[in-house]
Amino acid sequence: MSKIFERLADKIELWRREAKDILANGGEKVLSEITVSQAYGGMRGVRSLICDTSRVPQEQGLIVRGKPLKEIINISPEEVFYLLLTGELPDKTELENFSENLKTRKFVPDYVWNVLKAMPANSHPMTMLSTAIIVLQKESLFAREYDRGIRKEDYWKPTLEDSLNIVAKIPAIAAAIYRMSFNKGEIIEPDPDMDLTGDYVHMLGIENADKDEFNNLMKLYLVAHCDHEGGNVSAFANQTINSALSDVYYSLSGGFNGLAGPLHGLANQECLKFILETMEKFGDTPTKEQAEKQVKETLDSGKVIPGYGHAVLRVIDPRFEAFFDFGKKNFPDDPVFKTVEVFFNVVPNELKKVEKIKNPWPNVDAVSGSMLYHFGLREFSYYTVVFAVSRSLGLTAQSVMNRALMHPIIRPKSVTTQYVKNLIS
Ligand code: CMX
Repeated sequence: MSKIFERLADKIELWRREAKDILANGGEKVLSEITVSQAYGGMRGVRSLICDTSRVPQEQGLIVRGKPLKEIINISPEEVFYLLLTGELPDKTELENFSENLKTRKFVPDYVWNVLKAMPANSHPMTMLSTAIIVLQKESLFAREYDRGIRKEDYWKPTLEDSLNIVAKIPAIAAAIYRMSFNKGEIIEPDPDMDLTGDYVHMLGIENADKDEFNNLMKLYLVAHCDHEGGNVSAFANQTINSALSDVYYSLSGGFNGLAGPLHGLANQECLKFILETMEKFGDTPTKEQAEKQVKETLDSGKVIPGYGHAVLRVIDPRFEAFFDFGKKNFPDDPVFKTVEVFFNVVPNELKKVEKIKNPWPNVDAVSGSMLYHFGLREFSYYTVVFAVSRSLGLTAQSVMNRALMHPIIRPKSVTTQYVKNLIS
């Protein structure tokens, strides 16, 4: 058994005891009461899920296993994945062992490429990613072990195997989708010696990008998007599907389908489109007045300002701050980044004037696309795929946790409109 399995086996014993004690001593305590408005309003604020991989307090933003994002922005995706899985950062030996373990799993079977190549050339890159993951489902160890009658206490083990396999392979899949979708030439094979970030950058094969700086950006990107607690669309979808004991291939692919929505992960694509359209309209980086005009026109036409607002956050997203600082430090004069900055100085004031908007501040998507754009990754329909590569860390870790804690199938109760009418009459 490799080290990560031993480490988790110890932890899981403790976590199970803890959950048992909680239920024995406080099972009847009330976490949330649900109003009619909440039922009609996307269950906003209803506390009804357990997720230990990360939390998002509305005044702080992302905290991964107790560590605020700003404390971990310099670690690697491998370290953050280990943290998500175990609740602790690895020491040097553990990290080496974990990284080597992932390196042995990175090669992708040819049938995945054949399926992707057979798809229509104008398929959205997120459709290709979701398809690639679901096609790989035949590799699921969980599905195989379940058929063999594995004990419930051990479900987490093949779930972890599946998760490690997916996380190790996803950079190669995502890079191949980039090269296929945008006619970038042959797929570049993974390098068995490279880490997740380096290999992803290598396999994307973007010419003229400063490799070291792009590597630093990608490392930050993959860490900053890794997880965002359990209630967002992709996490909730992933968790619900996985709770039916559909394996991680099924659940992650389903979660990605949610991430592909314009109100969720696709917002980074929408946001860059908004920025580039503004730049085209005004000939260059807009002035403050021009940006204000653009924001007002967008709001008047009934559209949202992409990259602003959040279902949970009520402050500037710390992920936005991390990328914004990166841009300020490394390419403050990049015209696209400067446009992001102009909007940052304008949008919150405009959104504050709209009473119904609860959070006028930027979320991560307001800036993340401009980072990729700077390094020559300019096909913005691809941006959600990079987000998904990172989010695979959190979503698979959440699935491992759910099987570790033996959470049951998710099955809330719905009511009819008539039920509500009777209630309020
Ligand atoms: N521009 C214009 N209107 C906005 C807005 C924005 N950026 N943010 C919120 N609103 C509107 C909502 O559309 C809603 O209007 P209706 O009542 O007419 O439907 C109203 O303000 C209230 O919304 P809210 O309670 O403040 O926010 P929600 O929790 O309903 O929605 C979100 C959150 C993210 C979907 C919304 O802010 C939005 O659409 N933002 C733009 C898209 C975006 O950036 N998405 C990325 C989210 C990041 C992530 O997935 O992690």
